[in-house]
Amino acid sequence: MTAPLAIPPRFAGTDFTWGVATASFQIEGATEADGRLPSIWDRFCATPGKVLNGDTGEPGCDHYRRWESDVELIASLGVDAYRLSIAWPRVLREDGSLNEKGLDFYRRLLDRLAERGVQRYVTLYHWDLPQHLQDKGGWLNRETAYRFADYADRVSRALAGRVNAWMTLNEPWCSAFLGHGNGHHAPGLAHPRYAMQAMHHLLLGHGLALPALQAGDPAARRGIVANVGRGTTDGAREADREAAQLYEVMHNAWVLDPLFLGQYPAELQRLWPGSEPLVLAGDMAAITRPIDFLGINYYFRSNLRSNGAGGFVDMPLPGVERTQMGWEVYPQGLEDLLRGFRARYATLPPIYITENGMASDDKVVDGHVDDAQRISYLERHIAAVARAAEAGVDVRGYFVWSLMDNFEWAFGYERRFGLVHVDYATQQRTLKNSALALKAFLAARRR
Ligand code: IFM
Repeated sequence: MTAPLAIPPRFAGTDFTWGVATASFQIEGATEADGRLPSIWDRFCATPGKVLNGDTGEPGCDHYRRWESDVELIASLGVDAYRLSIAWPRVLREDGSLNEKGLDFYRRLLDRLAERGVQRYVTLYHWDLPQHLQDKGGWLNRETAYRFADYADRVSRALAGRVNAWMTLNEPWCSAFLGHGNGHHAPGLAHPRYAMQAMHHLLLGHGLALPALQAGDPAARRGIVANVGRGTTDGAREADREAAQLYEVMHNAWVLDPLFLGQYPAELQRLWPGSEPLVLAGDMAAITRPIDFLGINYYFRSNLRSNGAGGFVDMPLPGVERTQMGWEVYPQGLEDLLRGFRARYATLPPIYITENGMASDDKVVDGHVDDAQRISYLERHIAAVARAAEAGVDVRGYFVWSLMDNFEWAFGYERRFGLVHVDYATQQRTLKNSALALKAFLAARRR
């Protein structure tokens, strides 16, 4: 018998939303089913050397075919909500018209979740851009922002009434920087000017999509999801402190300042001189349109030192607890960041922690997965969120990343983030002890 997750009393009531999260390309598989078009991640995976072990979106968790049993799995945990994403290349054809077969998958999925009493939090863009749009420049082409708004318009109309909350973009920082700044993610471009311009078009797409979502599905809430990172320094010099601040500007303010202050942080020009994006009149007004909530994804802290040239260099701290990703476990960073955002942004909307969790090299032994570190990780981070809430941050929910082990982008299937273990050869799902602990907490809460 696994003990329930230890949750602060503040979050133990039914007014706080507990959920689990996934994303289309990471779990669906079936990359050629029912007219799905290729995405930039299919192309990236097919490029030698880009993804560990040459892994691809196949088989994923074969969720496209196993969705019914996966919904039962989600419902069996007792969560309030499930965060998923829609694969743009599954639901729109190249001419922009709806692919009804692809949409039917999401209709069935959302309806079954509703029948099981699970709220639906749906991300429109979790990185799987249709390759045909990349062939025309992708996020470097302003036109992609308009195509994104069209996609939001069509899909929200088609799925109206089935979604509780829409999220336009997942982690635009990753799309912009990992995809266009250092090339670790699709489409694999690497220049700060590309990253800055891609970020602007992503955020513009978000802003343009908001009125479309409002018109298409007026009852649903609308938000965006940002990954945020804590940066601190063990260095004694003023330059080291500035380096740590610059890291947070580059990771957090680059996304949040335009959304809530209507401008890009000036410090980015110190980091990447001459890389200003082309911003047209009216763009920032679109980007700052009000949203109903902000999703925050948090994983780790970085230790920075000055690089001696006005920038920062990552200096991993020795002897600290880390995960299978090598990321430091630092719950305090989440409290610090949430409090900092509340202080910096007067118009900060209610917050949902839309992702938090860790990868570990989990093995099934006699039908069990002992992932004690994950249980401890979750408890410590939830406690940090509760401290931020005590300090006045309006936090309304928490989603564990991830429901189940899945395709971890450039790291393929080797890194396991799930509450549920997946054997990719058999597609057998096994609840890890962390899933049992969450389930036990949620069962006790409902009594
Ligand atoms: O797996 C990813 C997810 O797709 C986006 N946020 C971070 C997770 C862990 O790296």
